[in-house]
This record gives sequence, structure tokens and C-alpha cells, in this order.
Amino acid sequence: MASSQTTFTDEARIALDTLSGRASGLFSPSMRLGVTGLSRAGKTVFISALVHNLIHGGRLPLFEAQKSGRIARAFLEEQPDDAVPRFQYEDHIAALVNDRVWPDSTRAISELRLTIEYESASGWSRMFSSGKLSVDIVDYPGEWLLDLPLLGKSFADFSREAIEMAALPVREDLSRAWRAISAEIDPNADADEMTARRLAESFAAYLKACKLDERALSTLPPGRFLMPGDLEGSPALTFAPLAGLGDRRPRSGSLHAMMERRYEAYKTHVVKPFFREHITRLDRQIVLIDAMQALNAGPGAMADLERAVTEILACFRPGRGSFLTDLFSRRIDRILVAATKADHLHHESHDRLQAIVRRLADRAVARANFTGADVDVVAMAAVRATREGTVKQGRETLPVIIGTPIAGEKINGETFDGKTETAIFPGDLPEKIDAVFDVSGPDHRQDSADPAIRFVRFRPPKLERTAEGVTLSLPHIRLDRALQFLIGDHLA
Ligand SMILES: Nc1nc2c(ncn2[C@@H]2O[C@H](COP(=O)(O)OP(=O)(O)OP(=O)(O)O)[C@@H](O)[C@H]2O)c(=O)[nH]1
Ligand SMILES: [Mg+2]
Repeated sequence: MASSQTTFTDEARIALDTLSGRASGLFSPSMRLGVTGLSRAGKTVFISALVHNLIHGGRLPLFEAQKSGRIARAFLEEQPDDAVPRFQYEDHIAALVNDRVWPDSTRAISELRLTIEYESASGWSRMFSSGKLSVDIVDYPGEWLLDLPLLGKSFADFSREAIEMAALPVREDLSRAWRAISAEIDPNADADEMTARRLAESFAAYLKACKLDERALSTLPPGRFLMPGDLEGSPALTFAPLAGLGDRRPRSGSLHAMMERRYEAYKTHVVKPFFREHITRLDRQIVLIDAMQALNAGPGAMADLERAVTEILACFRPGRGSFLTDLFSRRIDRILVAATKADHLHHESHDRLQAIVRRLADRAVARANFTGADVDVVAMAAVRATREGTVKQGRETLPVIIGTPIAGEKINGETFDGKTETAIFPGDLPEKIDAVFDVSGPDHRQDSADPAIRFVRFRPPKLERTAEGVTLSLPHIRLDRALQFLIGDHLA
């Protein structure tokens, strides 16, 4: 009864949102752009770089409206949702441009509205169109995204999957302590707060270990266990999957019943509002994928990444018959899957990176039973932290990337000081894409001590200044292609 009531209110609210959205859309066309990505994928950097390049007239030759000089002005406006904090654009840019440090991991949700005034390309529509488009963008901690697939899962499903995943070779050692505690517990025993806490804490410790681990695992839900936001310590977070549940309904008063109730509360009070307020209203979407980390870590991590992307995509544009479909007020009609941080590779490898992500996206789209939308793929860097060069080694000339590695980063035993510019030969991505995904085959990396690509994090670039002392906009790789696909047609 309680759950059908929630559904009804959700739907009523969404219908209202849609109506008011349409009404206001008549006066100033707006679109909501979803920037999706697991934690550290590059969402905050992408949003900052996109806005900076548009406001400062950055070099965007593949973004047609800009190239043909039709953009009169782009600026930040007051955002539409009063209850959501504003995206700290100025702070992020100050960090990137002045201090040359990357923004901190995002801990809570925020939003911005970017308005673009433009001239229409055709004389005919120039007479009628307002020539103004508002793009609303929301930023949030990537971990929260992991929760969306929970909406379609019962406590028994969640428990079964969590236990299966924990036993996989890539996770087996990290999950050992939790599995040991979990094995001793009888779900049918009387509910006990201390047991619940012990289980929840050791489960959360396992998830955190996955996140910290250098194998670059895509981690598991619940996302708030990793990034609790304002829910730190609340009972909605004091639950964990249980082993050996079978098909039985939980006995009232049992640990099983208690955990199931808290799991359902987490979905109702945490996951569903986030989904309803931020995901169901999107028009377009960019999915940022940090494939570099996973590639470096091997096929196990790639499989993990692919699984996470598949589950998430299934939530964004569910096919017919999914209970999620009814919650959507709009249809996402374009999705761009973007491999981020391409500036870690020489441009000769960009096409390979793009091909790898295309394979991942194609399989994820097929498996997610995803319908209708246009899907495109790009290898990009929202902020280009390196430039390219060549280094002579004996008779060979090697393509290198040049940048300032972050203090403390290491390659071949050398530790960087965060000040010195260094040339790095990043290595090549494997030519055969299959090898990257083949968990059963031989590891495509020569051996783990010498990974195929050498990966260090660089500081943001030093911006050049014009003769008049004006700093130029942030350099990027193919950010303009992303923009063209995501909003270009709205500025035609
Ligand atoms: N070189 C380079 N590094 C990048 C780029 N984008 C992101 N990074 C790196 O990736 C890290 C994470 O980027 P964020 O934008 O903070 O990631 P996020 O998706 O917002 O992460 P959460 O807020 O934790 O969900 C940064 O601190 C940088 O080290 C890029 O375009 N180029
Ligand atoms: Mg962020």
C-alpha cells in the first residue's frame, strides 16, 4: 500500500513538472544536459571546461555555431531549481586556472544554467526564433549513480548479486573480511542493532577498499556508503546484503526483515528522489568513462567497468515494459559516450581509445535493452593537461606527451615534485580490441609491473596569455565535437 502511494505521488509530481516545463519552454527554450559518470570520471572538470570555453569564446572549430560566428553571447544565469545549490563554477575555474589544481571530489549535488544567445543559421527562422537557448546542467557525486539500478531490484536480488560480485577473482581478497562476518550470521535470527551495524560497517569498508584499490574497480552500490552526503550515520545507511536468503519471506522481527525494510527505505527516500528530480527530466546526456585506469588494470577491471555502464544505461532510457519508463517525463534522444582524459595518450592512440569505448558502449547498449536514442562515441579531454612532442632514443624517435606530473606521482621508481615539466612515453593501446575485454585470455599487458600504458596524473595546464595579457580559454581535445553532438542542432 505504502509503495503504491509513493508511485502515485511521483507520477503526479512528474506530470506537473512536465507541464510547467513545457509552459516555460515556450518563452525560453531550455534543455537539461545530463553529465553522467562514475566517481572521478571527470564530470566536474567537463562542466567547468564546457562553460569556460563557451563564455570565453574558446577554440571550438567543430562546434558549428561558434565557428561560423553565430554565438552572440554565452553567460551563466540564475538556475531554475531554487532548492539545489549552485555549481561553484568560479571556484572550480580559479582552482584550474590560477592554482593549477583539479577540483575536489564532489560531495553534494549542484546545478547551473548556461544561456547562449545566438543567430539562427537560416534567414527564415532568424525572423521567428528567439535565438536563445538555456542549458541546465547538474553535477553530483559519481557514486550516487551506482544506486539507480537498485530501483529495479528487491533486497533478495541485491543480496544475491552483491555476494556473487564479492566472490569474483578481482574482488575476492578485498571482500574477505565482510564475507567472513556475513557467513556466521543467520538471517532468520532476531533483529539486533549491533549485528546490523557490524555487517553494514564491514560491507562499507569493503566498498571503500574497492574504490581505493589500484585495480580501478567500478565499485558497487549503495553509493551513499561511499559518499553519504547529509545521510552520514543515519539508519537508512545501516544495512547490508545477507547471504543464504532463499525464496522465503522474512520472519517478522528477524534480521532479514530489518535489513529488507532499511534497504527499501533507502530506495524510497534516497534513490528515488534523486532519480525523479534529476534523471527523469534529462533531454540529452553525456556518459563520461575513464577507460584509461581500467585499461591499465586489465580485463577484470574492464569487465567491471562494462557491467557498471550497462546497468546505468539501462536506467536512462529503459525499453518498453520497464517499470522505470513511466517515471520519465521526457525522452533522452541523444547520448554521447565519451572516453575522458585522452590527453594522457599521444594522438596516434586516440582512435584506438575511441574504438575500445565504442565496443564497450555497443555491448552495453545491446545488453541494456536500450531503445531509440542516437548514440555516438568520442575520445576527448575536457582539459588538455599535456602537449605532444618527440624524443630521440638511439635511432628511434618516440612520440611523447609533455606535462607537469602531480607531486608524488611515480614512474619507474622516479617520484615527481609537481613543478617540473616532464616528457613521458605513454605507450600504445593494444591494436586488437578483443584482448582488452577478454577476461579468460592471456593478459594483454606485458606484466603488471610494466603496464601497457604508463599513466601518471598531470597538473592542469599553464594557460597562455595573449600579448595584451588576456588568458586564453582552457585547451581541450574534441570538446567541440562533444558540444556539436550535444547541443549543436538546437542552435541551428
Ligand atoms: N588530464 C586530465 N585529467 C582529467 C580530466 N578530467 C578529469 N581529470 C582527472 O580526473 C580527476 C577527476 O575529475 P572530476 O571532474 O573531479 O571527476 P568527477 O566525475 O566530478 O568525480 P566525482 O566528483 O568524484 O564524482 C581530476 O582530479 C583529474 O585528475 C581531463 O580532461 N584531463
Ligand atoms: Mg565531481
